Amino acid sequence: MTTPHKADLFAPGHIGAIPVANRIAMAPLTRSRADMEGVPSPFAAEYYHQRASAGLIVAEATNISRAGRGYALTPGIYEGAHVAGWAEVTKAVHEAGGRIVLQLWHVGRISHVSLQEKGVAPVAPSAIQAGGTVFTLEGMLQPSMPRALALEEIPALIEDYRRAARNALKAGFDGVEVHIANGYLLEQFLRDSTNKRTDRYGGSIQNRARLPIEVVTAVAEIWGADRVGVRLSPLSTAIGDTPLDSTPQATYGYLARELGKLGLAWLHAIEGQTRGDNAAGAFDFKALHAAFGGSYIANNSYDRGMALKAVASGHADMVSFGRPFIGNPDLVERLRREAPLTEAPAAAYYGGGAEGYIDFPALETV
Ligand code: 8OZ
Repeated sequence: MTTPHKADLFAPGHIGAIPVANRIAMAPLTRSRADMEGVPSPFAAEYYHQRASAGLIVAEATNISRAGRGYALTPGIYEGAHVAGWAEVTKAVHEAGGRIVLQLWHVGRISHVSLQEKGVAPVAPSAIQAGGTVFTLEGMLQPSMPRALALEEIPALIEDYRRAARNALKAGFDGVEVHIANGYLLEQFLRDSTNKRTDRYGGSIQNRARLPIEVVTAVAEIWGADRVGVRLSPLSTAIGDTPLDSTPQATYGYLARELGKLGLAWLHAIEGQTRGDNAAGAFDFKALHAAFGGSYIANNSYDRGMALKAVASGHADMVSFGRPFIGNPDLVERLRREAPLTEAPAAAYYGGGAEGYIDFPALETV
């Protein structure tokens, strides 16, 4: 059991080896402004620079490989041009005194053949098609029927994560967050609803957690565990109409405990339905935090009052905000002053250039 660390939302602290100026994190936000090859937008450095007063920025989900891509215009971290683009971003954030980590992403079955090299099927633990839609250049389409990964393909997949982690280090990030949430590849392995394998990566909780743990272990070998975190979403079915695991408390609790043993820096939990309401009552997140033992970043529709309370009570070490950071680059200062927040129009979320991206002003300073 960890002793809850009670603190002020605006007080500095540490997340693993990363010093943070306050307990407000910017959650990863897909903005779909990279180019066709996954090179970050030329405006991305300015966008993240404007938001560098966050204690920690978790940069948007970033594809670890070409096969891991499920949405057009999302960035990558598997080629030299990606590293060069991200290096501009980390430089701009560091110049403003901020801290930024990269979220490592493989979508698994949440992809479409038109986004895959030579139009091949996306990969997944099992050949079960997802529902919902993905953003393709032909519009919003249902994810394609995936192909089950062969056992022999797993080592190369882990190598893709390792290369992405190494590239993130080269690009100057302060750490990385492994995306094990929102129905993407690693959560597809974890949940018994999407993993029907009969080899050592399927069946028992231990087997289903094996790939996420092997990936995190590989990434931690590059970075040191104290600069690596994970994101989990035990209650979310939002993306791909992904059914819940049959025993979420046991499954995610096991994973959290094993990740804690590695000495991982943070567990970032979506406490409800992704893009939906906080539903922390439906799952014992305190038990998840305790099983993990490291720092806990709480997320999902927090407001100022909830965030103050979460950190003051020791429920969380940090609270992350997603959508509020779109319209409020100076969200930390606005929360500190109890200033009104700007609501960004949903039309600005995905795609386009500078508009709706780097043109939201900070509060006027007197
Ligand atoms: C919104 C649109 C596309 C992708 C996630 C990476 O939910 C995403 C995502 C969000 O984790």
